Amino acid sequence: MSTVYFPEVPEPIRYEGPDSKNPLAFRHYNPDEVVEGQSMKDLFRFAVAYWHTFRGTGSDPFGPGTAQRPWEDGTDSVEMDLKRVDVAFEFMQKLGAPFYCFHDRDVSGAGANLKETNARFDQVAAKLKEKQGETGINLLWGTANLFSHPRYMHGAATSPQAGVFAHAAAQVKKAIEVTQELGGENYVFWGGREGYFNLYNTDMQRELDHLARFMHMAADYADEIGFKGQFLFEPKPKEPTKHQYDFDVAACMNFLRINGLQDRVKMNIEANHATLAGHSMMHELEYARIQNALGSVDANTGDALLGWDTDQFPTDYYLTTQCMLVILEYGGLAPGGLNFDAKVRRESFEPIDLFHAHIGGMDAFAKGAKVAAAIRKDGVLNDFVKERYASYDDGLGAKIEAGEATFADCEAWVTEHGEPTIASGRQELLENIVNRYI
Ligand code: XLS
Ligand code: NI
Ligand code: NI
Repeated sequence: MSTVYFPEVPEPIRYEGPDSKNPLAFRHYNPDEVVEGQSMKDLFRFAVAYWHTFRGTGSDPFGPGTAQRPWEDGTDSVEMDLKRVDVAFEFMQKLGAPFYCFHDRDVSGAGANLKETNARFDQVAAKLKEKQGETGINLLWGTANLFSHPRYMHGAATSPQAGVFAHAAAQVKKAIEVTQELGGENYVFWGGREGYFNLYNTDMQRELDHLARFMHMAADYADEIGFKGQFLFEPKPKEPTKHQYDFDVAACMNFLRINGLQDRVKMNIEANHATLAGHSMMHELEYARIQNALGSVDANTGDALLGWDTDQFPTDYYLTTQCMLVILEYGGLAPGGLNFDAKVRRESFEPIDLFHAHIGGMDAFAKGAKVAAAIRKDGVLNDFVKERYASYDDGLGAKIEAGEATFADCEAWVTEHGEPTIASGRQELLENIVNRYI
């Protein structure tokens, strides 16, 4: 393994167990350890987000980047794109992440026109493919950046200008091709600027129709070239626009259903987006799970005191336990995975901070998985829930569920039985029980 860009991490990160005080070791993530029949490696399918980890500069609206990245030469060149691929793979190999994710423009910059841009992308993709072969690290998903370039200021597929739609389509066409070439297992649509600031200037119906057309065209193109990856739709309620069309899982599922896309597209659910929508991450995951639409996870967290997408690394055991309760119930995420769509703080500007951040996130999910598996093994929550709904298992309840009961039957039941017996919800007890496992 080459040590060129991260000399402060001479060895791959290893599992040393919960008592380790080594900041460059895993305390819970043990790739070969089995949880509910799957190795942790296969259960989590951890991915590194190319944009935050290798393109993030630490800039914020009040100041420029702070990140020290000694390998960056400051040029927007294919040489720098290619060198950065080496940096990325050294990092991911040392971390032991089996996957990565990218937007087209994270890995390769733009040229003077579409043709030049795509040629540069091809050059970088060839190098990515070579490094994937060398290291065994694979592409979890690819996507296209349809929000940074000024032409996308009004949106991409939902721009009022058809030429912008065309540009976006051409970009996604290429991004799907490269994702296929690299064996990517999924392709993500996140809204970017697909939304609006003011309805005075917006034809919402047309914009939504255009977004649906765009996704159908992508699916058709995937069929045409034989791309077998799973399509994913990533909900986010706001930011950059005031109202994003992919607001939350419920809004996305509704959009997919009315547009006949529900069999083609699953959800890529991000924790910070869930909280921005006023939901818990567990709610969003569960809502997708019960509809068999849980595709993949963007693992991060927001800050309870800040109302924007801070994209912090997840370290909270309650959050990861709640995620893993749902993910284990779903049987894992494959072909999706857990992508750290998260960035180090502006104040954490050294390369080594990238390791601390990912190690912490991976450990938090491993710990959450162990806790969730123990809770599930003892059946404490499941048994309670089952019992809570037992009145629907036979008699009138079973008839209601089977669609065999009428209002008149209900009236007759009340006449015969009078007041029903109500049981306590025991929320506090259940929270205490979960604390026992944490
Ligand atoms: C932004 C999104 C973005 C998507 C990929 O908030 O999370 O990073 O995951 O375009
Ligand atoms: Ni995301
Ligand atoms: Ni996000």
